[in-house]
Amino acid sequence: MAGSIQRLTESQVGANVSEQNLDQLCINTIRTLSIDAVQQANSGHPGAPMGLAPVVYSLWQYFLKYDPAGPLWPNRDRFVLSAGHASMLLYSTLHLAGVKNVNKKGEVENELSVSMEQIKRFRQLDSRTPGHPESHLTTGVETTTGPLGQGVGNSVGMAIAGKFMATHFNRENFKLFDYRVYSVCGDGDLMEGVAGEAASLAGHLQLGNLCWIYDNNRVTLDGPASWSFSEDVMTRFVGYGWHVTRVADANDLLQLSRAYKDFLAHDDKPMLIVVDSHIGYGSPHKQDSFEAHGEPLGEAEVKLAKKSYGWPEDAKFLVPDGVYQHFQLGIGARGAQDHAKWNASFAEYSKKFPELADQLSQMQHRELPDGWDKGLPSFPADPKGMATRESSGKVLNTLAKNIPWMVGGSADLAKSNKTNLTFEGAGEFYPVTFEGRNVHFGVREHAMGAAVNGMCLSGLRSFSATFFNFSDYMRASMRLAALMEIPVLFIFTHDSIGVGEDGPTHQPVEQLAAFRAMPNMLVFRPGDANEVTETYKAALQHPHGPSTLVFSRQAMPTLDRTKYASAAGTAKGAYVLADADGGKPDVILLATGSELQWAVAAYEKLKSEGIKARVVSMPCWELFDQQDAAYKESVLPSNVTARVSIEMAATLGWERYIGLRGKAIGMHSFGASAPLKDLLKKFGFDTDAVVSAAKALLGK
Ligand SMILES: Cc1ncc(C[n+]2csc(CCOP(=O)(O)OP(=O)(O)O)c2C)c(N)n1
Ligand SMILES: [Mg+2]
Repeated sequence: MAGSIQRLTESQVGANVSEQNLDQLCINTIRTLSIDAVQQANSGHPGAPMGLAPVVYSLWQYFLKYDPAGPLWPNRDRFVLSAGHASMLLYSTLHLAGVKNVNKKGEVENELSVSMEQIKRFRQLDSRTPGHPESHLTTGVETTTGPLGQGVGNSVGMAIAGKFMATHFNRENFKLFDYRVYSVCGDGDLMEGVAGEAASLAGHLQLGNLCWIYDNNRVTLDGPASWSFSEDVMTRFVGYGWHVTRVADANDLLQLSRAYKDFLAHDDKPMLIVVDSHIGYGSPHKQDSFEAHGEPLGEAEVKLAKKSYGWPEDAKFLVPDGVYQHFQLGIGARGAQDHAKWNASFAEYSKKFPELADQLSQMQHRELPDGWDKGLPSFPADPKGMATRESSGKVLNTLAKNIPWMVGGSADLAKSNKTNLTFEGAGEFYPVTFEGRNVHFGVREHAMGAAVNGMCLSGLRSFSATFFNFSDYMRASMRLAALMEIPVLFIFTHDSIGVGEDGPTHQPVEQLAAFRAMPNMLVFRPGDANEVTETYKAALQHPHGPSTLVFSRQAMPTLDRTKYASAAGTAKGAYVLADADGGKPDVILLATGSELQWAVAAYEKLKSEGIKARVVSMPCWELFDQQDAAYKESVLPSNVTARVSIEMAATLGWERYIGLRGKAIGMHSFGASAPLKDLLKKFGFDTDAVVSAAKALLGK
């Protein structure tokens, strides 16, 4: 090992423990803390922490570039526990390494992120030690994991961000960024499709700063891994273009250190370290069995396991003398030194490159640069108008030009999504050069979702893009972005049956309703080009959650804003676009997206017949729901119960705004393959549909 192996000369905890060298003592402390926390919670996963303790210990103690007293250091190595069920492995390590808490203002506090009290409160309400690691709750948890495969997917995004940051910020004599990303994953992670996509992308991009550590313990939840998993993982990763090495014994610290050194010696490809380990190591009756995976060992077995470690059998939550100090002398001292060196270099850098230094600070605080909205397009009225994907492309390009750390791309549909960044200097994020801002995710929607989360967690304002229908392939990652409270932009085009000839396989129906049901996700479906500009402004200024931006393939009119209300109302989620004289309508017409044009046309027709209508444009339900009662009442007065909504999607949820008396015009089946005009006829979307629904409600 890189560190010295010492013996305790003194100990208060019994002869066996005192005879262990400090490395072993630390490893067994990780094991026993994990065992005790799971036992006390009477719930959790002891097996993986018992097997992997030496793997994670040796990485943190001897290799990870990480300052426990400065957990937000931008150039820290990232450690991602993709096998989120092994959360106690991470919590024990954060505790022993002395990782400090960072408060909501981003200030490092004197208290530990994971105190002993928090370990004792594992899986309890309001603890920082939830069942699976949650990054917005616990400092040192780099990303939220639990749904298998997501963590390794995030790690690819973090590695992309690391490479981007290096090319963007590094200058001669200033290597501001050279961090590495490590991810511990299990059989379950590597069986998941998202991990395969992510590994393929990482291999293609030659992300030499990425290392996955595979816990090859031959056991999964149901039983032996051989029941369901028999491929040659090493050969598979060689095929992806990774370096692959193997550690035949997870308890062999020398072999582990050789593998880590091997990784550090290469920068040309990502690396997979396969570690043969024993789930539930040390438990005489449960080691190597699925029984060690996901339930407490039981009091009797806990004692036997402790005995096998040479641990006092009755001691609980024991941290023997010398353990904290050993971590402090290892990762603590090394991290402090590396961090201080970096800070000194950054101080110099800030003098030489003040603008870049400012950028970095803004990224860290999720702030936008001055002038971020400079030159955003305002679109003149135009009855033919344009598709919102078109206006989106223009707005996105303006924003990305103004915000140098806006980076993203599409899953091989950039030309259709109109998400290519085409301004001068935008560039391509290709292997080896890692220069540009257009990332080519390939046809890997799920890995793209996980990667943009990892990029955002690393400070980038990241975006992804594909057809809205394929959001189904990304949903798990989008859900985690919402849970993590990170501001990723998930851009989708081809938003409805408006797709036309490609047919029902490509026509989303239920996706809008599903994302609107997702907590902390803003879903925007703007109704013309100017609402698109306002949509991006609202999404960019929302730092604590992701936005789903839903744009059309087909053109829609650009409304005359001198005649109708300003699109700035988008910021409130819904607004009165056109009103009855005197502001006292008899019927309210609500719409989003391309259907807004029919609500407006119906309004004009009703008006010409002397019927008092109001049009409410509703591009973002969630923002409207956040408004105060008075605003909501002003838009949707409760005494007007005749209400019609029109949206080319499942109607689920509209009853919240139109009430039980209202009429929701929407989709009640899958779409069909045909020219758009035939689809509109078949499914009943036009001005007349709105007019007759309004009249029917008014008894006219
Ligand atoms: C997407 C997803 N599917 C299923 C699960 C439930 N689950 C948690 S761990 C696990 C299997 C774990 O096997 P492995 O990764 O080998 O972990 P080990 O038992 O070796 O710790 C399963 C099915 C999950 N967390 N995420
Ligand atoms: Mg396993």
